[in-house]
Amino acid sequence: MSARCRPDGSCWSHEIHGGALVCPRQDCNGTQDTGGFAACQNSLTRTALSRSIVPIAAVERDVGLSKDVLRVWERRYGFPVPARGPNGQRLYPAKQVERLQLVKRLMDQGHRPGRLLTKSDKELRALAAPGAQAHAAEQGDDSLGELLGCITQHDKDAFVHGMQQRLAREGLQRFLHDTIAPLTKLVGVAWQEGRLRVFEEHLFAEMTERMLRHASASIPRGHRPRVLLTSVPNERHAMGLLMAEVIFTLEGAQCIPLGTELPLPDIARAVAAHGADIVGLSFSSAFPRRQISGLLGELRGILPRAVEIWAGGNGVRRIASTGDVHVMTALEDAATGLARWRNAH
Ligand code: B12
Repeated sequence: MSARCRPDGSCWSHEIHGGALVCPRQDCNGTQDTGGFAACQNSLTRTALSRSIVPIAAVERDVGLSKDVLRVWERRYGFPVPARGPNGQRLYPAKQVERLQLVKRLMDQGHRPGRLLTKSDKELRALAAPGAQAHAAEQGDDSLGELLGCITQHDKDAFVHGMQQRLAREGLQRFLHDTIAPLTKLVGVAWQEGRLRVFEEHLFAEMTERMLRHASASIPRGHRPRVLLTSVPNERHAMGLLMAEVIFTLEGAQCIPLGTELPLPDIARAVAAHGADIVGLSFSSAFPRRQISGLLGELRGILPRAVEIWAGGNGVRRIASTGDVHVMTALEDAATGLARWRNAH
């Protein structure tokens, strides 16, 4: 037998075309001496055939990719390429199933399917090799995959340890920009694509928030301006606020963190009670955009003129700053805003 053929006569590289098993590799001999494509096809036994073709339900069960995902990939990326059984059912050759398994493993480590599916089998195997993740991390490509992998493998301690290492290496400010911000995006995408379950996303959010709170508490308290941080009712995303709090505190401002979902009249009461100079609000992209301007206008109406409103987060991306509200869609805007405020006061 040649190296490409299994002892039972089936070929490692056979594929299914039009329901019949044929080998697409022109260089495959099937057996050592007899040459050609047909030799390989002829050498397939009934047993090999039944072992090499896998129905979609079995792929779903064994690989862990849903039928919907398999069908979408077929349409979108041209892989997998199943044959059709007599009733039109999808049948996957073993070699494609092996590739799907590799892709799934790499996805669990945080790689994106769109990128993986353009790679050759050899490239995929190299990516999955021990140490490849660490190398990728150093290269900055898919660098956060390992951390996401800790979440999907339910290894909380490894996640915390990995995050702490990055914090120590990068310092707090870079850690926000280079780790938390992109990792949050990666988590959002993984969740959207169904690769991350709700409880896994919660674990990520909870652990990351704890780290941010801890880091923030270790920064010496600033003085002015006093920035009250919160979100409006129905906006439960807290990470943008925590990130902003760290930046404001590092820049010497004093933060009054009030968590999420504070009713507007309570924001006004808190401003008076704390003598706040600025109200910092965060809107995630999940918040209905058409409500934002109205809410900001309403808040403006009940706050003293001297108190500025700074609205940040992906949700205000397409909203323009006005004399009444300063829109901040990037963390860098916080430092610029503080410099402006200090110049003016
Ligand atoms: C963790 C998370 C959750 C957690 C939140 C837990 C918590 N305690 O925060 C939970 C599970 C509760 C959750 C719930 C939901 N979520 Co969610 N969530 C996320 C995730 C992964 C991170 C959220 C986050 O904190 N982002 C906010 C920050 C970090 O990012 P940002 O808005 O771009 O802000 C940046 C800057 O603008 C700046 N910034 C932010 N705020 C401020 C404020 C100031 C003053 C300044 C100066 C700067 C600043 O800091 C950031 C730096 O990069 C995101 C993914 C993502 N890409 O964000 C999804 C995401 C936001 N969620 C999403 C959705 C759909 C939901 C739900 C509707 C799901 C559901 N069906 O229940 C609910 C809505 C809940 C609600 N009513 O608010 C979608 C929104 C999709 C869309 N419409 O665009 C996202 C994008 C995921 C996705 N890809 O689909 N979510």
